Amino acid sequence: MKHLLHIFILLFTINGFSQIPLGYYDSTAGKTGYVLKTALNKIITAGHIDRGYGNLYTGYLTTDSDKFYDNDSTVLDMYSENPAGADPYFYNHGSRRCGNYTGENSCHNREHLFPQSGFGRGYPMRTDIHHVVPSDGYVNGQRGSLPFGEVTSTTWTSQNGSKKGPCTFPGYANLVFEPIDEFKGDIARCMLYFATRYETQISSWGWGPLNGTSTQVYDQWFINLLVKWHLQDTVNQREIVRNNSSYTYQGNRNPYIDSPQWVTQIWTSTLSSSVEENKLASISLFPNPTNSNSVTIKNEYPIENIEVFSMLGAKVISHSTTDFGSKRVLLTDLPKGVLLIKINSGESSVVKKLVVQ
Ligand SMILES: [Ca+2]
Ligand SMILES: [Ca+2]
Ligand SMILES: [Ca+2]
Repeated sequence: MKHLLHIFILLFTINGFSQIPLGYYDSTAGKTGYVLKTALNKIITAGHIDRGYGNLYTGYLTTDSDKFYDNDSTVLDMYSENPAGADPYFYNHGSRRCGNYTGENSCHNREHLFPQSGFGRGYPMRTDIHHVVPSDGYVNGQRGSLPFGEVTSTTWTSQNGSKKGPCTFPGYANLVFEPIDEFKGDIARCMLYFATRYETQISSWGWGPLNGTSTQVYDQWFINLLVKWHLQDTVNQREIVRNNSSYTYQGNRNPYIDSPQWVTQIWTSTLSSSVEENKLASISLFPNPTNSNSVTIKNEYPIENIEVFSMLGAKVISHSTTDFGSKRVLLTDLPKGVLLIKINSGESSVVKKLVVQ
């Protein structure tokens, strides 16, 4: 009997503290879009136990130990880990907690990937291990409450290459923080977890990239960024282990690590429509009116097809650009009168009125 018990304990330990429990996601069947997100909200809210703020450091023993890169069981800190070799510095669990810092490698503390100020330091958001991760205190301070983004010219760079600077990702130009490529998907999935777990409250919270809705949750540029990072840096073993350990610790899971395709099933419909709309946002026709029977059409994205109609709806000209890189098209030999110019780019089209004198 004692032997059996030992075997049982052994099996339990090896098999994991917890894979996805049987039936955990059953209620998502057949759902997509924001309906799916709401189903996930209910699932991951149900079992969530607030383990308190101090206990996070205990949680990190299993959620954020480096058994993947240096395999030395030190704190896995996304802001100082060098995935390709030795780290610039490292922290042992339980030692050198902040405290004051004068630079990197002074001490480590708890980084809220979704900033605490955004939800008024409320609970259980403040203690939620799915988005509160260990990090170097100084880098944590450098990031502050900045949104994540992509940076070309840096105002500051951490020793592992995390960057700060004006955002160059389309749709946002203010100061942002860019983690290293290895952790972009990890962080994106944490942010999307947060948007899902707190969807019933988040529309009233205040942080830069929030758009005030409980459906899309974040501004379009930020969704575009997170989806991009999610697709380019896919789920790996370290995230699966982190998710399983977090489940053991606080009783709920990050669904986007368990089923990565849910990210696009929920947010991509909004992504594609918006990108398409944006493709014709900067279209311009000039001169208008024109007195030379010609007009130049200019766009930020390639123009694929142009159709010209009379006011009565008769098609006057159909012009397909042979050069798909063409962002500038000259239409000639236009008849006099008021014309409707239909411009197509990708899935979307726009109609402009042109006066030919
Ligand atoms: Ca390491
Ligand atoms: Ca390393
Ligand atoms: Ca990763």
